[in-house]
Amino acid sequence: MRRFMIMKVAGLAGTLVAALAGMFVLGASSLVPEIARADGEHLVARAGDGQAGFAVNAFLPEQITVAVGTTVRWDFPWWEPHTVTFGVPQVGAPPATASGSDYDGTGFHSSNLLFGPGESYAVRFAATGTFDVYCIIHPGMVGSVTVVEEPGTADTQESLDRRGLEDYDRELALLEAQAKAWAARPIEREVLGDGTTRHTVYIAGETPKGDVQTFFPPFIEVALGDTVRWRSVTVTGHTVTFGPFPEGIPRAGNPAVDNRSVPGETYRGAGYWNSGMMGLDLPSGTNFEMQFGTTGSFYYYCIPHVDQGMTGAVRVTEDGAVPSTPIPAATPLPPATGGGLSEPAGGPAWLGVLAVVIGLMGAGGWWRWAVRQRGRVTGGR
Ligand SMILES: [Cu+2]
Repeated sequence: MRRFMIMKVAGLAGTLVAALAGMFVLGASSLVPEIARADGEHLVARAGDGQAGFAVNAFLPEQITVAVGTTVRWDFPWWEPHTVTFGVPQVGAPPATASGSDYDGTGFHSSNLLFGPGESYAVRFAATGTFDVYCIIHPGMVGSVTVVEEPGTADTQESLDRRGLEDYDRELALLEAQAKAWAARPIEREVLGDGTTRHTVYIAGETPKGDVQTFFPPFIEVALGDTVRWRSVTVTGHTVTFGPFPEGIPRAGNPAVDNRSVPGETYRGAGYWNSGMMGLDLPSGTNFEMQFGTTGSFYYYCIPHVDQGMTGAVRVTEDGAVPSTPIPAATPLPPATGGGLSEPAGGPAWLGVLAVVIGLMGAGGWWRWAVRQRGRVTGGR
């Protein structure tokens, strides 16, 4: 089911995309008069969140109790896309429901697929009961809203914030523990028949409610002629991509995602080299190798997750020795990241790498991509 996310990003899921496109088109037709939600409590929760290198795909908090007539607004503070959905999708193209509409516990009621940050979706709960809420593309992202008659037992904004933080911290800690364990592993190195070395970089770390979006290690030193092998052990799809950021949202038939480098060819510091969407049971498989035929520092990124900090670098020297010059540890501050990337200078080395990658992509190239991505989704297809 996590695959749906991958399929969406890779554009392989015609059915889902068509359904979502239908949601976008039909979404505007079911507006509820302002007066219908003029009264009643208004509360704010989050649909997912994250920080550089980590996406928490959970409703924050997962359980909410409100009095009948309350409007709950879910904010989308992170880059990972989600939906806020009640009920079972109908056959055909289910319409998205206008933000702020009444939900009485029956039928299909859903937001569009929203790419944060800066998006939100509100639902006014018009009837009592306990209603399951889920995200269409993240199978572990489930929760419930209990609607009660008496306001006395309902959540306050304060209790929502507190439990939302607890839920986030718990999920983030699980991801951070995995990342820490992977970061502590020595780099796997294997001497090949011709005397060069193959170094393995892992793509790893996921939970039912989140993803680690980091290469392990994010920065690797190799000698001229060596090979780097990226190996994914995750269900979630990622790419290893060198060169300019591909135009447009990745989709089926887009060579930006489908093309791989030619096996046996040696990378000489130029051109577009891409693994395709890697992962367990994904078409591009779990391994991707590149041999490095020139010295220098070469930066790469994951196409769907670069905006969540998934970048890396390979430094190639004559003898593979670690140069005295450290990798720059600048503080990248891309626009509207919700503070997730604003770690202080001296933080993880890949933050510096990210800054360089952003530089390589040109003035805000990745940002334009993100905006375009959002435009394509909300603008209909
Ligand atoms: Cu990725």
